[in-house]
Amino acid sequence: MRIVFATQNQNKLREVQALLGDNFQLVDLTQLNFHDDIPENQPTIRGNASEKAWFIYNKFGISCFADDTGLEIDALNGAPGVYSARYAGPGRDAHDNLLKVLSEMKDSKNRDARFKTILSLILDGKEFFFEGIVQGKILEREKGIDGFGYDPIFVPNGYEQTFAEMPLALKNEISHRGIAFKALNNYLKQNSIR
Ligand code: ITT
Repeated sequence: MRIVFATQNQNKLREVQALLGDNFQLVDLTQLNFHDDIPENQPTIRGNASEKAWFIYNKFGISCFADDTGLEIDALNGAPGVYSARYAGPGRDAHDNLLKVLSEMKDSKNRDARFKTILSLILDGKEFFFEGIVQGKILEREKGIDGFGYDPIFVPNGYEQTFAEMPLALKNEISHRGIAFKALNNYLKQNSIR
């Protein structure tokens, strides 16, 4: 099946290419000549995933999915959460967002946090949701050069390395996104959708 991934984030695309089963031909937005921003104006992660997927489905009329991900930090009352992509403000990049988290947490003893991914899948005009959560801790400084976004400061529980120090295959096995895609793949398999 041909399926569109409604994302502008090339790092997510790379991870998801490895996560989707062989039955799917992943189409990215550049292949559809779409280079604009996808609207993302909802107050929840689930709402944003849904908004992104419906926007692309309504525009191109082919089955698609979107991923919205947030990092929730207990000491920051759940921030950056739904604002993870724009935490440091307009015109700032992902590294500025990470630095803002480190600075806000410099006096925090409680380092508990989680990544949460919600996928919205739209198949023939019907929407399905899948979720993945991974619990972990925020470090006091960056470690590792792989991955993207907040990966250099996040150590998943049960591991010593940050996501940015792990091979992609290991991150995908245990991550928020990996868990959500396992659920999506199972659903497609169980319903013989290929
Ligand atoms: P879309 O086009 O898919 O919306 P985005 O970059 O805007 O891409 P999100 O709103 O879902 O994506 O993600 C919020 C931010 O959280 C994102 O910009 C990254 O910096 C960060 N992020 C998302 N997934 C991550 C991951 O697996 N590891 C580390 N940081 C991640």
